[in-house]
This record gives sequence, structure tokens and C-alpha cells, in this order.
Amino acid sequence: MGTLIHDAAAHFIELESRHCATNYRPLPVVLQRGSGVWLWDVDGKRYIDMMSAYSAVSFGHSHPRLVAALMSQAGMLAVTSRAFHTDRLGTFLQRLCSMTGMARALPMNTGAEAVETALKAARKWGYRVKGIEDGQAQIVVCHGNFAGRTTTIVGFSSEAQYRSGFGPFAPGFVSVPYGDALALEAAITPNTAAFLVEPIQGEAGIVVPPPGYLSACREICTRHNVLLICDEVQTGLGRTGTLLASDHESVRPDGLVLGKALGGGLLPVSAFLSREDVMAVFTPGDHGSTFGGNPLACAVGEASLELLESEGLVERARLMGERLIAGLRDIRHPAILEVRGRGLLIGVELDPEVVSARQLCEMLMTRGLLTKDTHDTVIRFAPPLTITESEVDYALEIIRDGFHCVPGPHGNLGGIDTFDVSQPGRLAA
Ligand code: IF1
Repeated sequence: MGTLIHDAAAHFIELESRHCATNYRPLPVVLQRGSGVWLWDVDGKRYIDMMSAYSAVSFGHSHPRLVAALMSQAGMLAVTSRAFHTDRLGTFLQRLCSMTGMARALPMNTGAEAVETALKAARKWGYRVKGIEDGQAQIVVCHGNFAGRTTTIVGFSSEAQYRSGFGPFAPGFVSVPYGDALALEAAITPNTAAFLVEPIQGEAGIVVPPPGYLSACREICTRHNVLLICDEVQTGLGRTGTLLASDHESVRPDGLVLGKALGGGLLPVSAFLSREDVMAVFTPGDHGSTFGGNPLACAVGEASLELLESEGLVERARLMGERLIAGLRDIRHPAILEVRGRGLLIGVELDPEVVSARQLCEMLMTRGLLTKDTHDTVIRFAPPLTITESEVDYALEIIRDGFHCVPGPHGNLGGIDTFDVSQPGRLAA
């Protein structure tokens, strides 16, 4: 779709096209400033952010209390490596373990690094505690998983594009259908160390498993002495209306992976958390990271956890998610096949015969709403958890109007009348 791109934006897009690898296809918008749920492009046009950087910006853009925590710590002590203790790591992890009910945490930076940490912990626990023969550990994963982009992780991805050209891959992974607990049990052998699962699959298109799935997996893993490891990089920290998505079924995993929002939308902070006997397999020098657990990350991580509680964002995600999902379900349109999700992690499944998710994202962008498609048929709505009722209603109004533009009888997009998003919206910023 031809979108008029002003000179300033064109300049920045051209620079990126010349100097950056083309591993993404961004929407034709050049962002410059963010505050709360709002983003402004280089031409001063305002957008409501309905994807919050894949759930990393749960606290809104540049939350003042998080920026203050960042600035204060940056001016005091930022990075030391873990060759030394600091006054930030212990207090951060104490709060993180207390909130999640896990015994210990190993701090990393990106979600993929924390997932890799979980895989290493599970394998070594399998050898040293469960008694699996060295080098034979198996880890069960699900079709449709997304756990990051390292070669180990894409090696067990079911998405051809994420694997293509990047082999050879690490052995020791078995993939089963998502949502099928019996398939998990059938895949378990005496060499199975762990089951890695997202309580709700994000990248696969906000796929919510059948009720009772996670509880059934918990029972099966316990009975077979297999570690249940929940990847909550995207679903954790209030995103689905409970602190952890595993809380929806009161399931306590043996291992937990957190990331994204743990960094307050300001810097990468992640962690693998687990039981004492699992964490005990790590001895000094086994595993590490230059930046893992740095004081700056700990200060922002601790401030993020504090904010999550003090601003009641878990409950807000539940209530605003109910409002948003109800509003989306009220949009009667042949292009909409399903509206699904939990809390503020919502996906709208579209009929690709009527409109692609990308086309709709481009159309919503011209109307002042930014979000992302996944697998071309699902459009994701995952705004910051700080979103207010009136901001939800503002977004719904744009989405409703957007669907009025969805293909006319001839199959192509109807006329796209753009809102002049440079004008103040119906809401104060
Ligand atoms: C991309 C979406 C994809 C994750 C879960 C671990 C990680 C992620 C459940 C790794 C990361 C990001 C990666 C980003 C797009 C986004 C994403 F689901 F969030 F939309 F890809 F599926 N576990 N998800 O969702 O964390 O290393 O990125 O910090 O790679 O394009 P990371």
C-alpha cells in the first residue's frame, strides 16, 4: 500500500536500508518519542502503541519512575561483571524469588539467554540428579513454540523460516502438539529431563491451550520426575491478568523463564528461576554472562517489580483486557474469525481471503494505531498494562473504523481515509 512518507522519515528509512541487515520488515513509520501508551514519529504524528515491543514495554514508554531508577543507578554504578558482589543483585533477586515463589534465580539479559540457561540447567540436573546417562538428556517442546533466535532454540522451532539456513542443530529435543497432555506423556522416556512450554503461545498467534492443559502437564511431569519449565518471557509479569500465566491454573513450575518487561521497557533484563536442587547443579564457572545481573539491570528490574505491585498492574491488565477483548468481539466483521487471549495479550485471527494482518496493521497505522501481525493471519493487541479505560476505548474506535475499510466487494482494500494523527486525539496525551 503506498503510504506518503515525509522527507524526515524517508531519510531515516533510507539510512536503515543502507546500513542495517534486512532481518525485519518494519511498518513505514519512524518513531522518535514515547510516553505511556503514546508514540510520536519524526513528523510529530501521534500513535497509540498496541504491541508494546512484544510485551517488553508493559509499564508504558519511559515510565518516569523507571527512568529515574535507571538514571540514578547509571550515575552510581552500572556494570561490574559478577567477578564482584554488588549492593543491587541480592535485593533484586530476593524480590523476584519472593514474588514468583521460586527458590533461586540466575540473572541474564535477553529472553533467549535465559531460555538457554534453563536448557543447560535441565540437562545438567538430568545427569547429576535424575541419573540420565551423560549426553542422552531429552527435552520435550511444543509445536508452535517460540523461545528465541539462537541456533539451539531455532533448532527445536517448528517454523521453517526460523530454521532455514541455520543448521546443523543441537540434538536432544522432541516436539509434541501444543495443548495435548497425552502427547507429552507419550513422548516422555527415562532420558527426559524437562518439558519447556509457554502457558500461552505468543508468536504462534496468541494460542490459548484447552482449560486444564497446564495442570495435566504438571501432574505428568511430577509423576515422571520431569522438570516443568514455563517460558513466561512474554506471558509473565502481569501480561495475561495474573502475575504469571501459570497462575491461571495455580500451577507451580519447576523452572521459570522471565524477560522482556522485567527490564521496564528500558534495557534487557531476564532470568531463569528454579528449585534449589536444580540451581545447585551450577558451580562457579559453569555458566555466566558479561552483563547478567549488572547493577543497572538490577535497579531497573527491582523498580519494575515494585511498580507492578504498587500500581496494581496485574489487576489492571485483567480488567482492561476484559474491556478490550469484549470491544473486539463486538466488532462484527466477516474478516474476523476469532478473538482470543488472556488479560492484555490478545490476538485477532483474520480470514486471509479477506485481509492480511499486515494490510490491516498498515491501515491502522494511518489511523494512529501501531501493532504487529504474526504469521500473516493474526493481529496482536498487547498494549502497555498501564493503559486506561479511555485509551482502550480510543484504540477500539480506531480498530472499528479500520475494519470499515477492510476489502470491498472487489477484494482490494477500500479507500483508506486517514485520520490526521498530527491533530490532538480525542484524549489528552
Ligand atoms: C523476534 C513475540 C516472537 C518470546 C518467548 C523467549 C523469547 C521471546 C515466549 C526470546 C521473544 C520476541 C522476539 C522477537 C519477536 C518477539 C516474538 F512472540 F514476542 F512476538 F518472535 F515471537 N520466549 N519474542 O516471545 O526473548 O531473546 O527476544 O529477548 O525475534 O522477532 P528475546
